[in-house]
Amino acid sequence: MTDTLTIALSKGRIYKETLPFLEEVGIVPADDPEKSRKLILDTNREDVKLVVIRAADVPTYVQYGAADVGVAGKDVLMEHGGEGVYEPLDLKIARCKLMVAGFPGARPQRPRLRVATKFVNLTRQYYARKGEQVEIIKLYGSMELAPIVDLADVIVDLVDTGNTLRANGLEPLEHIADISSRLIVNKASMKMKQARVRKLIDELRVAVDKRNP
Ligand code: PRT
Ligand code: MG
Repeated sequence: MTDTLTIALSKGRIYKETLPFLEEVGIVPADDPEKSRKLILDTNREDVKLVVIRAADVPTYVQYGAADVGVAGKDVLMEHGGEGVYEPLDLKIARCKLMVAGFPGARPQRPRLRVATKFVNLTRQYYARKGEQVEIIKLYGSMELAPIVDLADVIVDLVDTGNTLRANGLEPLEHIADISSRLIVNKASMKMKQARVRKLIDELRVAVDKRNP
């Protein structure tokens, strides 16, 4: 239905931290995605639906217009490339840092540094910018294990408290980027549903500013 506004979110921290903002702009989900198995959630507003998907899939849904807007971490957006989406608003939630981490003082055992990460694109770009030739190994999770079992020399991963690194004897070595979640908008929706999308962005901006004086 063309007059529905579909919002893409992921479960977990992004959903939890986005929910208060949605409520503040008058959007209340009919179900709790953490409990429900439904992938499409109705809301109190007949013209607004939520799709609850994997965090890394949010930019793709919005890029292709399967969702009009979405909330995604800057890490996920950098990895996706941002094609076909606008990024009009920093929601300043789910904050963390994208870092290179490894054993402090370790000397690389190989001619080329080996880097394990789930962010292969942005890792490639980071080392290309530094002019450093590296070998990148794609993993889907538990990156911290890779240096311990000598699968890689270092990892590129998100760090918040640093507890996960510390618990595995690793340390942050290089800061790549500060991360927070962004509101993203499909480029066609921005034109075709301009009034509603603009209103949503403006109202969310007020809510963000209120929270971050
Ligand atoms: O979990 P799933 O595989 O479904 O997907 P996902 O990991 O992409 O989603 P989710 O919900 O875990 O993360 C969504 C977004 O939250 C990320 O894309 C980031 O933008 C943001 N975010 C903020 C974080 C963290 N903080 C964070 N600490 N995402 C992940 N972590 C992980 C990190 O990868 C590491 O394993 O937490 C661990 C480190 O935390 P500390 O506190 O021990 O340093
Ligand atoms: Mg996760």
